[in-house]
Amino acid sequence: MRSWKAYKEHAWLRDEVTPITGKPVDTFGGWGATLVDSLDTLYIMGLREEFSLAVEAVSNNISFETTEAKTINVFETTIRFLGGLLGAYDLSGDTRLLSKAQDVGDMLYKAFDTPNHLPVTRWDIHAAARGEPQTAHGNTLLAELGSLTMEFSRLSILTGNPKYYDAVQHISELLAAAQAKTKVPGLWPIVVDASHEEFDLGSDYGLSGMADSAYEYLPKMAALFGQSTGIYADMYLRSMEASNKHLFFRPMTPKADDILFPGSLHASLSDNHVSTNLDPSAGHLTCFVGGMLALGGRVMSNKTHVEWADKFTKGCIWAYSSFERGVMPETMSLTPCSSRYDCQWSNSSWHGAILSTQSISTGAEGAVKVVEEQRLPPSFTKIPDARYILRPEAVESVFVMYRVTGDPSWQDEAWRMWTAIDKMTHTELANTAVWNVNPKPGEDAGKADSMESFWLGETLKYLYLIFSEPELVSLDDWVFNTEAHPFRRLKK
Ligand code: DMJ
Repeated sequence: MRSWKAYKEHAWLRDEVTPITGKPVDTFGGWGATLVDSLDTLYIMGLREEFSLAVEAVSNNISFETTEAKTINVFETTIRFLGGLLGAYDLSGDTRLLSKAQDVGDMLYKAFDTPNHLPVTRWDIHAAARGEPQTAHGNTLLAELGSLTMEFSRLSILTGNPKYYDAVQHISELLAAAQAKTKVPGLWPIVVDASHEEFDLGSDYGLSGMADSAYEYLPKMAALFGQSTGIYADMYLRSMEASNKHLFFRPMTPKADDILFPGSLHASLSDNHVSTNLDPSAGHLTCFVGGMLALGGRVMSNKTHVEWADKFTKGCIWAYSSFERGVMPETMSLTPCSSRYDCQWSNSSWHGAILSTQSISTGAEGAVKVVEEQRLPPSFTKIPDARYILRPEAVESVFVMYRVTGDPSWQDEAWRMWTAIDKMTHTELANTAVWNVNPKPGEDAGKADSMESFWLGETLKYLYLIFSEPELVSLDDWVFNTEAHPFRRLKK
């Protein structure tokens, strides 16, 4: 309520409120990102008066016909605006929301008006309005291409118009055709060429930002359609098989925790032979993996995936608890175990990993100095980005694990995360992103005066649901898009 009130009082109808200075900012086209992202959160929390007021504001004041922004991010507009409107409609049945969803869907559909019908993902909407010819980009991020399926499919189901589904199904078919042909069969490169429909040429692979939700949407599409087989289930199973082989790693920790993280990979081809190099780095964004595997494991009756999910989710809990203030950073590099099955702590291996990660040529004393100066917790070899920007992925996976297992110890973990997050990010008005989750004792985390719409749309919603009855937005009936907007699942 504090965060919502701050938005209402200081940035109503704008994209975000700055949570320290109380100023409005437009970061996503100026169409009220926080307003739209918060709709279903208000509904789920039973704040029905606030919900009615918000629906009225969206219906009367938000128009997708104009924007001051030069370019539109099609992915962000899809997951936040189209997803937010569809989720709120699916929950409430208020047809004003479906009609707005169709408005934004029709606008976004024009981004597919290219020679090969693949979307321009960073889109000059003004040029499009002038009727100028447009082509999909040569360098397109996998996540921005592969994470439109849920929203466009749901829009087709709800409106009865198949054109939105056709547009995204075309992308999925191209991805399916390329999946076995890449340098790391089963995975797609993080950057693909949408202009020439070449999805198999890049050399960098991983499940982190820029690729993440393309993988997440595979089991979620199967869940949305009530399927446990088919194109999405197949792509999901193949991609996780390859991830298990090439990306998953166990970090070496003092307590020999049996946890996992997804690293990233550079693959190079010479003499018809592909060599790969695992980078044992991860970050807050990769914490969605636990939730994805738990959901995929349940939908496809795959016990192994649920076991992996447990290890990935515990990995992020471990990362949170590795820091004195109890919150993990945006990105980090870790010391990998040489075997996933037996891994004992060794100080000298950790120090050696620090020296090689940071390309330092001094001996062991050099590493000790780095640990001290950079305040590296055990196993961490580098913290390239120490911010916490109110992201949801860690609590999102805890939520799915709690719903899938019913084990209340996940609630305890969520409570620890929540209290640490609130303590670090609390402002007089709301909550803010911080610059450094790992400050020296007595120092502040450095408040960044920013509160992205996913704080209300995702992080607080997942936390609320962890402490609610499991019937509230049951995962048997609903599937969340990557911005935590619940869509009703079709039954088999
Ligand atoms: C959200 O917009 C979505 O969860 C997206 O998939 C990743 N980034 C943010 C939250 O961190």
